[in-house]
Amino acid sequence: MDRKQFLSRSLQAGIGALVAGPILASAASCNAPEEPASETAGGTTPLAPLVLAQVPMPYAFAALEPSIDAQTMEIHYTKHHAGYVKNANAAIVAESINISNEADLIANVGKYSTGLRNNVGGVWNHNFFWQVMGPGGKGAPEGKAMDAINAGFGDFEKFKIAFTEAGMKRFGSGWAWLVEQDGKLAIGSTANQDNPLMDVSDFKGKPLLALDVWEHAYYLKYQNKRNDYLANWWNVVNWDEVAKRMD
Ligand code: MN3
Repeated sequence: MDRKQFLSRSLQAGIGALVAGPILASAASCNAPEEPASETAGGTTPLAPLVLAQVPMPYAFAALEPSIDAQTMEIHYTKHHAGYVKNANAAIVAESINISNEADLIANVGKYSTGLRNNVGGVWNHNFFWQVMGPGGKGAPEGKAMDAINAGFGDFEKFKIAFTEAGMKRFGSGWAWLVEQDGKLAIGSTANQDNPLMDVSDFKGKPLLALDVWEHAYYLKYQNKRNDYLANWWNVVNWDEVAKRMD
């Protein structure tokens, strides 16, 4: 990492920490302006707008080479993901959304505009995606996580085939997911930036692993060969992070 990149990433990390928690921040929690007494006397005081944030990238953009190239990672994080954050926060203000946390917003996103749904999903999904990948992937889960996958899908190879199929069959842009549904593991996919925590999603559950199959996630290196991207992506899955998300 060169000095400029280091400074840039340090700045991003600093901003994330300053705004508040690791994934999102409510402006209400840190710097809400004091309301004049004349406005609060009437009863309901609007919350300060919810402010969503990017998690600091947990590794260098080049750390997932050769499975995912550094340029793709940099554009994905600094342009696509950053764009979802900017647009989501603008939509939260424009639509006067009076919700104090990201989880409640995701769970009720069907009440708001399609633009807000897409951008809030884009924020959440990428924050999750960066964290379930990493350099030095072990290639397979261990211990309880492997036991759960064997119990759910027969064996790890069958799981990989089913997950890959979910990613390949998602027409156009979207995500493949491993989730927990009522104590059982399940594989599915969502369109666009929907995710299994959204009220509007036709595939629901607690996310354990996610794969971005939008062309922006792989096209620079793999062009139309989504299957090659999926095959190499297994090398950068951080199974320790997946295991943490299992009960
Ligand atoms: Mn993406």
